[in-house]
Amino acid sequence: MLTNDYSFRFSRSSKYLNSVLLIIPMVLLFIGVYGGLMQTLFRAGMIQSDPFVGGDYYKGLTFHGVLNAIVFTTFFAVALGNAVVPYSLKKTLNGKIAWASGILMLVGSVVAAVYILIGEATVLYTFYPPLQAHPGFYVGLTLLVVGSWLASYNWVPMYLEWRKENRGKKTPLAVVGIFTTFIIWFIASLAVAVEILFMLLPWSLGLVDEVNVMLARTLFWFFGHPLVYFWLLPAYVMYYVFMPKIGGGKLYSDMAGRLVFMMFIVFSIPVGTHHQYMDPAIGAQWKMLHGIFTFAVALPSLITAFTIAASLEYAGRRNGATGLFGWLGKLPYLNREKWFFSYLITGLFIFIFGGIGGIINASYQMNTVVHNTAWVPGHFHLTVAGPVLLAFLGGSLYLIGQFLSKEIRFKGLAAFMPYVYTIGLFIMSYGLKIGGLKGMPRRTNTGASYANPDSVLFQADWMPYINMTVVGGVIMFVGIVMFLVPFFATVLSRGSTGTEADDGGVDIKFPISESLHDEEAKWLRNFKPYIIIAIILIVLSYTPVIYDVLQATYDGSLPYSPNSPVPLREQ
Ligand code: HAS
Repeated sequence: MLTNDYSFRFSRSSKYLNSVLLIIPMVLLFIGVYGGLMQTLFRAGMIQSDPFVGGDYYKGLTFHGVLNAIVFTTFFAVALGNAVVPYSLKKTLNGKIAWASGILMLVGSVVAAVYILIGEATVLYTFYPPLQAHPGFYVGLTLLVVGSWLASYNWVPMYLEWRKENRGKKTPLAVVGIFTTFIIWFIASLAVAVEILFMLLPWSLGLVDEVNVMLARTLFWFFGHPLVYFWLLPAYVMYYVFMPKIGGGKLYSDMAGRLVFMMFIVFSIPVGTHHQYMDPAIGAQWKMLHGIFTFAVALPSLITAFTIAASLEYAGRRNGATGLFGWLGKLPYLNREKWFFSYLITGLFIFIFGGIGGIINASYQMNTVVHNTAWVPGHFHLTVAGPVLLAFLGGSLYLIGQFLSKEIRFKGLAAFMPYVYTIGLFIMSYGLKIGGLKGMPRRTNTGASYANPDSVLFQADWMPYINMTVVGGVIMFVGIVMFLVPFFATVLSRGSTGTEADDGGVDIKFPISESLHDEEAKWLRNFKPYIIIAIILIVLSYTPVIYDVLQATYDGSLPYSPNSPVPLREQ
């Protein structure tokens, strides 16, 4: 049902590697999601101790953020690239490099997770100093990133070979999307590599006593904002390439898709200072410049909103709709066979609200109201834990069925789950956002203080919102469990769809959409000009910021833990 006209043979080695890249992060995701549930219960003061993290709220929060936002997303992006690039180019993946990258990512993730679990890396997912982690945590994260670089390096020779053989042909849109994702990832992660290798690692090894907190934060956000597009763009690949076909239609404009991806290359990096509007040391004019670029980076998403809506309208009309809005009622919202559609449509709907929240954050004056309040996790759950997570879950289920040659089990449940999760997500995010507007802080164990009626800090007017986060969080957790049932039932099921080859390989199909308007746009054919413009904008926007930060007269900082007001070395 969800297939295109052609299938492509993946080798046995590719099949197993990609299955591992999908299954292991799913287990880690579950542990991370459990951590998320504990967050809401802790914050509401409903539990005092989670045995898994020894009652340490900040350790639980680090575990939740790192596993869900960094590990799960990176694994899925690589697995999707490993599947979509060879499929679209009809080229075979170099198995040795692919396995080397997978092993690096796995080892790195496990090492980082172990240090978090033993309490040696309670630094939250942003790991900015003065919170200090064990060197092993930084090494683990480095391996994860290097492994993902290696995976993308593996696709380049296939692409170059394809271009030689297909002169004058447009690169398949899915490949443009995946390459865009990894170009952004590569440029952005150079900054965090500098931060880790030259600042955090020597500092945590005790080779230097103090660290420049402002410089580390700046390097982190150079990486941190494009990181959100590294999460978002694999979802965009699925919206542009798979969704119109699954919905029964075509992509409205192929050119719009290409333009969107190129705009992300240009604008997704010179914006990081919008996370530092409230930080000292950086001049207001440079914050404004990053603010302007932030509004520019919202444009490709606005183009996406119109392009995908037009594609869905076309699908609805093809499915028999009449009238101005009749098409809205003719989409396969709850169709067992088209279960993948549920993940994509719910995510898009959520992103309307996540995107509006992002534009609010980007406005300096409004940022002064919401910064460091619960509003911000409200925003990012409507983005990374909404459209991104749902598209990645749907994509994981689709891919695992294809790689293991298994019919998806419990399709009805799989199609229904995104709606349950979405309801929970809206309730939780509403609680976080309105609580945030009332001053409720983020990253604070409210349960131990503000939500505890015995505490002098008790804040009665936050209670309804804290309680909403609990209700929403529980529903989201139920939603994830509802997803894991079809996922693991499919993995463990017997039988085969008959796509296995005699040599142990497997024939894979993707629902690749045709385009309604297949415009020719030669200026969108090559990544190079866009990478060059991106580099120019990065230099223009970051040189003054780094200069300001280096000129600032602050002393470096000793290492701290979030659980103690005393520097670690004085304990
Ligand atoms: Fe953000 C903070 C600004 C998008 C994630 N963001 C965060 C943090 C995270 C995050 C994790 O300017 C917290 C970091 C931390 O820990 O401190 N964000 C933006 C802007 C956008 C944006 C302008 N963010 C994202 C995405 C994320 C993400 C995407 C993850 C994947 N964000 C900020 C700012 C902050 C921030 C400030 C700092 C706050 C502070 O003070 O700390 C834009 O890219 C958003 C553009 C999106 C749109 C929406 C388009 C809508 C679409 C749906 C169409 C629907 C259809 C369906 C077609 C304009 C595409 C129709 C429906 C039917 C039923 C038919």
